[in-house]
Amino acid sequence: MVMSTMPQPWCHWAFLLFLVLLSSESNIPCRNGVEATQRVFLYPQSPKVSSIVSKRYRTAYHFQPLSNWINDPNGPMYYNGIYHQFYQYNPNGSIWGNIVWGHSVSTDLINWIRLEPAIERTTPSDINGCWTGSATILTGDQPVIIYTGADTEKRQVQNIVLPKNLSDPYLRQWKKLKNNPLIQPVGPGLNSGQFRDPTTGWIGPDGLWRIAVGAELNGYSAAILYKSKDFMKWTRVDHPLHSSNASTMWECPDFFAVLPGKNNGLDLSAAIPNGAKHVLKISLDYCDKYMIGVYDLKRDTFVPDTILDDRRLWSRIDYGNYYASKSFFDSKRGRRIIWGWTNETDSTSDDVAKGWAGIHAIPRTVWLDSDGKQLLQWPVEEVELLRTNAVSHQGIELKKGDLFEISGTDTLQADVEIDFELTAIDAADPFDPSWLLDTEKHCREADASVNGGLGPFGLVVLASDNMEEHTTVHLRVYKSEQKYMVLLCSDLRRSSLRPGLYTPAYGGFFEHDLDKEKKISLRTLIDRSAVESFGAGGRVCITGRVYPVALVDGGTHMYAFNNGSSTVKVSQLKAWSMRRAHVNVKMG
Ligand code: DQQ
Repeated sequence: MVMSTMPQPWCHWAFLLFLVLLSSESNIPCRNGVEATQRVFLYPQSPKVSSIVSKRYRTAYHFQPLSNWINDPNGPMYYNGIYHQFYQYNPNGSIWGNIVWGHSVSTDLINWIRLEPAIERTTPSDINGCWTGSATILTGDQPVIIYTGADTEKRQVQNIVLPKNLSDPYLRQWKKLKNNPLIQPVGPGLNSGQFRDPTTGWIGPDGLWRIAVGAELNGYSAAILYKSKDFMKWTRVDHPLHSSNASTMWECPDFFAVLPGKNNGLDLSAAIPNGAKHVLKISLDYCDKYMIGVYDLKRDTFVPDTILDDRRLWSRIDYGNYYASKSFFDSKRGRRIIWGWTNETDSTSDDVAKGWAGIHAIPRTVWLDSDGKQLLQWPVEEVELLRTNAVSHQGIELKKGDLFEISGTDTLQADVEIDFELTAIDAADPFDPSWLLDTEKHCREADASVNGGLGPFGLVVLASDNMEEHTTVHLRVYKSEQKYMVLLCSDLRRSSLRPGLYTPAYGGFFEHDLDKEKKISLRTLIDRSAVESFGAGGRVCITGRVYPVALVDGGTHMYAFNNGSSTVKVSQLKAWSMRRAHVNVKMG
């Protein structure tokens, strides 16, 4: 459908959008009276405003337990035809505390059966919490888990559990070994209260197992390396796998190998092919960052290709609400999958009232771009089984100020893929490298209402009838000396009229070779209160949580838009409604 055939509402909505967008925070002269009046009128006086605890905010196809709190994904693995997902879980409520390992199983990573918790707080070495850890499948097909326990003195120690009965296909029960804790927080420079989250084990060239544990070491952050012959007796290596004085503690380290340009995954304990790179993922500052480099087998250390002293410049797995991710090698499909935790961004009292808090982002296949610099991530293809009611458009021209309503799908549960064809890449504005230090600031300043040479263009999702509530996911192209830098923003500042929510404008930059292909894709998964976006085939990912009043009280809309001076062409737009998945249903 081309623009000239568009019905009237096109222009009407474009006009309304700009009235609303122009009143956004970056345009201070326009905001005062209008915004204040609308806010006062709509919240909290309006009798129509429903409670934040509405069940309608609960996601329909993201992983979460039936009730209560969850945080980090733990010990994901594929074993004997079954995917296992464990998770930090509070069995007694919807705020963090009393942490045990919840356990669910699946055959497709999307539909899950919930089981009894796998690891509970029963021994002196985990009585104050069964915290994050990883699963390893040992030689002879033996799964084991090493996890952090908070002991009687609240020191962090590393414990092991094994399945009680390997012939149980679901591995429902796990036994703690008498020799726990296997690893104590002892040794020079170690802070016993900052020593946790062991990685999956891998075998080195000497045939010994290794794991790395996140720690604060002499006031710096480190992934401390341990070696073992039998996975039971561990010796600390005299140097960490990697450390940095740019931060003080790394949580949830994850270490894996990738092959540039190949989306098949690698098992770190198998022979690693020539040309492979290694990735160290760490969690800090409420975000998951990664470094690409090589694993120096002789020195047994990870050496990043680039060392950046300013940690604000470290690459991120996701530039939104995504933390404590963990990856595993899926031997069924030969891919590496990464999972992360996405917290609520309402208030603690909202979470208590809702009775649940926390989801896991859709599992993503993760691999390395052919340039060897950038991880790529894409939702596992199994999520596509939930697609229904396909809508498709080609050749839509979006001029400056145009808004195209995507109708015919469920706007609360949707999967949208758009290819934007750039008609004039020379129109890109110059790039300023200082923006990299604070991309959220840049997304606030250059929001969807700020016209640029090439962009903003993208999606408006979960928009109320009158656009007072909306979330924009948009791209902007800048020209740096030799290359193009693309910014993906997910601006939640207008996502809800409710007060007391955390509504940032998330943003991440990536390099893109636009001379070769003058196209940028955007995919967004909308699942009620979750909006998960993938720019340029997964070069940059942003996950956000939103709680629009319109989601509870009425309907929402979804649009493609352009507010850049140069026209962009939507060469392909596909959208689907997403069916509800069976997430943590009771075993039949
Ligand atoms: N969550 C766990 C810790 C980990 C933190 C506790 C990261 O093991 O460091 O629930 O979110």
